[in-house]
Amino acid sequence: MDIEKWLRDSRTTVEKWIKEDDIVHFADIGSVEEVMRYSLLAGGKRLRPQLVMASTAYLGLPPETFREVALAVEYIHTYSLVHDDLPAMDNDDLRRGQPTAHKMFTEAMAILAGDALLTEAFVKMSRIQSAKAEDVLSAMDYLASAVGREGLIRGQVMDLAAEHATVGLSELKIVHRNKTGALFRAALVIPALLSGNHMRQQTLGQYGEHFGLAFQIVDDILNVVGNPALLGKNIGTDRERGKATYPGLVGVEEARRLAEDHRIRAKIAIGSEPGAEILHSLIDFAVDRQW
Ligand code: GRG
Repeated sequence: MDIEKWLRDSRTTVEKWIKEDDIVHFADIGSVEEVMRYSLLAGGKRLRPQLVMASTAYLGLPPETFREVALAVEYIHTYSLVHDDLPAMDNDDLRRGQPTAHKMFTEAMAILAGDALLTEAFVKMSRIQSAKAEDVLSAMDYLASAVGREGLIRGQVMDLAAEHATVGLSELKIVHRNKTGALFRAALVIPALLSGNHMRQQTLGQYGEHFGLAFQIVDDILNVVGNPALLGKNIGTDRERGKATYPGLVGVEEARRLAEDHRIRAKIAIGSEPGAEILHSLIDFAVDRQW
C-alpha cells in the first residue's frame, strides 16, 4: 500500500476534525480556546489518532468510526507537549517549528490551555455514540489510567528524577513505557475495548508496547543526529539537560539495533492477518522517520 498517501490523507482528516470542533472553530482572540487552537494546529505528525484509525481498520471497522477517540488522544498528547515545554519542565522555545504556547501567549494561559485540552479529551470520550455505554466506560477508565499517575504522569516524574542521575537500561525502559508508550497503547487498545474485541485487545497491546519503545528510541536518536529543520525543534537538548537516553546509554548504533528489534517484535505481535497492513507500515514509519 502507499503508506505516504495514507499518512497524508489520514493527517488531513484529523486536522479537518480538529478544525470542525466548536472549541477550535469559534475560538475568540484572547480566550483559552485560542491557545488550545494554536497548540492543536501548530503542526505535528498526528500519529496517535492515526493509530486509532489503523487499529479500528484492523478490527474490521471503517477507520473513522471512533473520531472522538482520535481527537481525545491528540488533545491529550498536545496538552502533554504544552506542559512539557513550560519553564518548570523542559523550558523549550520551539515546538513543531513554532514558538511554544507559553512563548506565544503567557505561562498562565499555556497551563490553563493544557488543563482544558486534557479535560476536553474526556468530554469527547463521554460522547462516543458508536459503542455500548459500558464499553465507553471501560475505554475512559483505560485512558485515564494510561495518562494519569500510573502512566504518562509517572513516566514524566521518573524522567525528571532521572536527569543528571545514573539510570540503567531497564529503568529507562520503564520511563518510556509510561511517558511515551502508555498513550500509544491506549490509542491502539481503546478501539478494541469499544468494539468488545478482547482477543485483539491483547495483540494490539503487545504491538503498542513495541511501537512505543521503538518510537522513543528513534526520538532519542534524532535528538543526537536529526535535522532540526525537519524536526521543527532543536537537537542536542537531551544531552544539555543531562537526560537519560538510549544513545546516551548504549550509543547511536546499538540504539538503532534496539529500535530494529522492537520493529520486528511489533510485526510479529500483529501478524499478517487481513487489516494489519497499515499497522505494519506505521511501525516502519516510526522507525525510519526523519521527523
Ligand atoms: C504530563 C507534562 C506532562 C508530560 C508527560 C508526553 C510527555 C510526558 C512529555 C512530552 C515531551 C516528550 C519528549 C514526550 C515523549 C514522547 C514524544 C517523543 C513526544 C513527541 O511526539 P511526536 O513526535 O510529536 O508524535 P508531534 O509534534 O509529531 O505530534
